[in-house]
Amino acid sequence: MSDNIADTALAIKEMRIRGAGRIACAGVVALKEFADGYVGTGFDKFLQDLERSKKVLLDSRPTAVSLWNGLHACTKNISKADSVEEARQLISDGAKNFVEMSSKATEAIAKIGARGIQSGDIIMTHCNSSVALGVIKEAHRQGKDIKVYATESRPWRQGIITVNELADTGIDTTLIIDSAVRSVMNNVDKVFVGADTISSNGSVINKIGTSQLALAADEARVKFNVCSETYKFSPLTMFGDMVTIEERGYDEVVKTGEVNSSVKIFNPVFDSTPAKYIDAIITELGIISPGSVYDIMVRQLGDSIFDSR
Ligand code: RUB
Repeated sequence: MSDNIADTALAIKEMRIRGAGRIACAGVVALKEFADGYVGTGFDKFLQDLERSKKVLLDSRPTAVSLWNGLHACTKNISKADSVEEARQLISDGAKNFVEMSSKATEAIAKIGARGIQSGDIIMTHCNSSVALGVIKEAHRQGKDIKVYATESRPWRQGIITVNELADTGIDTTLIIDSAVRSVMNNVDKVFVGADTISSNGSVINKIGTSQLALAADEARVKFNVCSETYKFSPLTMFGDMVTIEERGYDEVVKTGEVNSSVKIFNPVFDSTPAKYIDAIITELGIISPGSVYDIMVRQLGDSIFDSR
């Protein structure tokens, strides 16, 4: 396996590269670099090494389907290649297209989502989603007077990145601890969060605690918006596959020796928010209801739907 695949997988595992969109782009760039730097000439061996490399990348963080979709987009036409050189070109073109598409989708979502924010709105966000923050920052850029509550998002505290990013752009920003969500929700107008994966039934898998925001928003009659590129839609879920919820180590929650050794630590890092708690999914194609996810997947995948298996 090439160094860049191992290095990228490690950076993703260790959260130096994080957020579903960035993980996907880093993965496809690593695959392109693997193909560009491949020194062997045997095509069969190349294909085996390619599959191994994809698996190493995919195993680095199992929940975000963005990575799976990105790698699939780069390699789906590989059966048309007859040589390492042809395969290299296909992967390179696929990676370039994917990264460009990802960046354009984020920009489009920012513009579409910002239309739903009015001056005076109080917004809540969770964790650190570049797409959700793109929407909030765009509304601010358009001169809308908004306030944002951002959750701390234990245990990694990505909320610290979020509040600094928002405050740096001049947005009135308040950090809250995760357990303050329900009481603060009464002062909020709209929630905007990102997504790691969206299932064909419209449920959204995102940072642990997202479903808690959704429940609190439902109770307080606050609109719950998910900001997501359509490459975070999981075709695998159309066939009944469950989304793997990553569990991480105890040392992210407590320090060694801090609790009695008989205490078990359970640290799931994503959760699933059922479609019924989601008012809108803001995509680069427009604002859709969770119930439309299946149709969009079918439309986008077309005849290749069964290749995704
Ligand atoms: C980040 C997280 C984000 C999504 C979407 O979790 O849950 O909401 O990944 O991010 P982690 P983006 O920090 O564990 O990766 O909108 O940037 O793709």
